[in-house]
Amino acid sequence: MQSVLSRLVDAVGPAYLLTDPADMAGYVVDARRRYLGSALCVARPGTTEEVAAIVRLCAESGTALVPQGGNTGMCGGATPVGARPAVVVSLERMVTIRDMDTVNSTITVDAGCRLVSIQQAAEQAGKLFPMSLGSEGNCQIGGNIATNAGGTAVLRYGNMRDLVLGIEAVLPDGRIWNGLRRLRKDNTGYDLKHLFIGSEGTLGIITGAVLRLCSRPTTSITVLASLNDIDHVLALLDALRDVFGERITTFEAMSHNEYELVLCTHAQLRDPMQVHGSWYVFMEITGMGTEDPHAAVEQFLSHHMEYGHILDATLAQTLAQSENIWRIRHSVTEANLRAGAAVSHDTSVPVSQVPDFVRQSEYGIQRAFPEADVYFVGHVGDGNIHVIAILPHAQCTAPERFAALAQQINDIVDQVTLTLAGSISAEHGIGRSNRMRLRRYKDPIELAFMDAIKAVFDPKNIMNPGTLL
Ligand code: FAD
Ligand code: LAC
Ligand code: ZN
Repeated sequence: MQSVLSRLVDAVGPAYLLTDPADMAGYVVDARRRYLGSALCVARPGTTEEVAAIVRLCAESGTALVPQGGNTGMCGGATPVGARPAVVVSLERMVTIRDMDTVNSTITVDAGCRLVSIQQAAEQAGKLFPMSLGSEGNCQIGGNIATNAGGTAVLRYGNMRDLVLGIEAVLPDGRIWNGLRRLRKDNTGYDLKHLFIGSEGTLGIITGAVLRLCSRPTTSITVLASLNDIDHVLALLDALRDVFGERITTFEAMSHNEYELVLCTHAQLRDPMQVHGSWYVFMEITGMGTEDPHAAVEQFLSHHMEYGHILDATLAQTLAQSENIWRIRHSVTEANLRAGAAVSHDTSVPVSQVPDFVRQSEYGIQRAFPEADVYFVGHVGDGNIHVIAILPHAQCTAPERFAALAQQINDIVDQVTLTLAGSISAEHGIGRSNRMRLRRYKDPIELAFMDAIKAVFDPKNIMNPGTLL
């Protein structure tokens, strides 16, 4: 009988099936270089039918499949790990914008389209696709859907779940499910697409999507402000919402040590602040049509500076200044990678509990690990804070030692999260890194239903085994 490998070559063509370890190297290591796996092969299909053919062959032989988008995920879910031979299915060749319907405000795309390409296509059509992440140049929309990505514009436009109207996916038995509906309203029973959003490649391979487009703001104001403490950050958000409401698209915060780390690891970035504080807030306020909120924003900032809630604020005057400010925000992951052995979290708590979360997690980590540096950055407007503990490299040369320390830090942060009724994963997902934490903290009823749903879709457990569940 012909081997799976040679039948896969027939399915996608020899040029698009990689088997040489050197060619596969970039596909078997995750973005944070924590998981180095090996694959039977990397398949790079060009159409949904080719994806279906690959999945059918793997289903027949019980071979594991690992769907891979841009491989920028933070939890190791896109790379194969463990002894079971796996086929990595990279969607990188599926990059067609299938349809643009400006009246319906939708765009229909292949799952392999990079997020930045969709943003650009929307812009060319006079529309906005609002999802925005530091990884937008590399991540793919299929990966964004599979992780239910968040990012910096969730406050105004919601996360990926709020932006998807339809999905096309190849199911674990090789059938193609065409759910590419372009409807705002469809109340015909259980909504399958919502199961695929956040499924992390465990229910099937997403091959296409219909996305919601938004109206493009005519004015966009970027502000960077320094503040004394995290309570002032929350007070500022509250006050800003009273004045600007839905016009606030982004409200992000960063601790001073993280801000310094970014600037000292990225020499090309300019520090726009005159007066520094313990915290920085990155804001974006927009206007539609003839509306120009510049004067109102300036008045708001000077009022809050006068009363001492804000130490200093800079309002970007040019595109270059705005880009510099956003690059500071988006360089955090890279800066942390360079700084030491980072244990990072993706916690969400009710927005009002953010100050308690910051204080309690910092206190807990510092008490147990006085040698650690504790940094904070995140989407405060969504109650989603990343706490990052960076340990000296020397302490973590052995991977087992690092894993043990990381677990202790996780326990500290998770206890605080639990006390404040939060979630251990706000936007990055579970992947391979957080499976044990999911088992520990997720409601047993929800876990039982998740296991049952997985068994219905994928009884042979071939779709991304070892991720999420
Ligand atoms: P991958 O990493 O390739 O895959 C992620 C998971 O989705 C895996 O389980 C994989 O199997 C599955 N998957 C991928 N494609 C498919 C598909 N077509 N069908 C089925 N399953 C699939 N995330 C945020 O939420 N917010 C942020 O602000 C953010 N900022 C980031 C900044 C940087 C610098 C970096 C490196 C990452 C950041 N991330 C952020 C994490 C990451 O970019 C997102 O999780 C993104 O959605 C992953 O997309 P991807 O295409 O790279 O997916
Ligand atoms: C961020 C990513 C790490 O917020 O989620 O920068
Ligand atoms: Zn984030």
